[in-house]
Amino acid sequence: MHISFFCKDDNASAWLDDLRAALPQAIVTPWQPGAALADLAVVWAPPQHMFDEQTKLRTIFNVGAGVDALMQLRLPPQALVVRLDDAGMAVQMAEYVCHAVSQYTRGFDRYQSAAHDANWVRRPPLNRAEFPVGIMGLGVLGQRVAQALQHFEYPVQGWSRTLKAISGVRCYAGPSQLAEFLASSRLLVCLLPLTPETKGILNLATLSQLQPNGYLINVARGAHLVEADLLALLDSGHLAGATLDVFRTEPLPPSHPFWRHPRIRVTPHISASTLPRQSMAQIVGKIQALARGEPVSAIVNPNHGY
Ligand code: OXD
Repeated sequence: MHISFFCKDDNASAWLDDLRAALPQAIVTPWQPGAALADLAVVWAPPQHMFDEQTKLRTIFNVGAGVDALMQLRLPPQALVVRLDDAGMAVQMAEYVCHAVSQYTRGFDRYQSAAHDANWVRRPPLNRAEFPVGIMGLGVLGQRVAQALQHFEYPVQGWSRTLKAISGVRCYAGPSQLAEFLASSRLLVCLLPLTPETKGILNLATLSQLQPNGYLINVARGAHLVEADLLALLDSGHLAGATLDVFRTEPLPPSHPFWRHPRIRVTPHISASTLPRQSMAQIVGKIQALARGEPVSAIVNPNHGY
């Protein structure tokens, strides 16, 4: 078995060492132009050039949950694409979203500015019914977020391409149920895969259907959001705040208005970081399962783009 490895990450050499240690019978080589043909590839943010040359790949493992960048490339037509599922990301995502939600619902952002002025002001207790949370995207991460929010007894609903059944979560599906889903959400969490259908889905028309004084939490991809529309809705007061972890351009340029907007919280794409050990262990487990002829989870459907 020959594995070609390309990961655009500072720690990539440690990942390569893990892969070699776990699969001593395999030849694992970092990809470079002109490299020998491999059967499998393990990649994050690879160049097109790699797939122009690596024409014999049977399986491509993406070291990340989102495959949008990979799906822009021309891949060998026979290659199965497998993305990470969970690998330690779901718990991080649940924690991030619950933190962002409670910042708004419990008013921690306001306590912080009050504390700055040594101002002891107690806010009335939270009425959770006033903060229904809508989750767009009910994959592994979305479901874990829904579960975490349910523990804190928020009303939770979800929207996905096809209808899901999740205990305690009101589920909506497809374009025909989007308006109803939005109108019954005050906080909107975006966890959708980025595809041609979902690009720009967070826009003036959709976000203005959220309940008044709504909040956006985008932890999926920057291209889901029409940035000017978010600014307009914050300025008009329909939206009260936004927590953004992902951006159309990353790193977010220093001059970007989101940095200094008083009602936008920016984090640098850290809501759910790829954990090298867990990720490599998952990929190794799947390589071994496929070699035994067993099925693996998180195979990308090229027609859906995720
Ligand atoms: C991912 C990411 O897709 O880190 O895994 O955004």
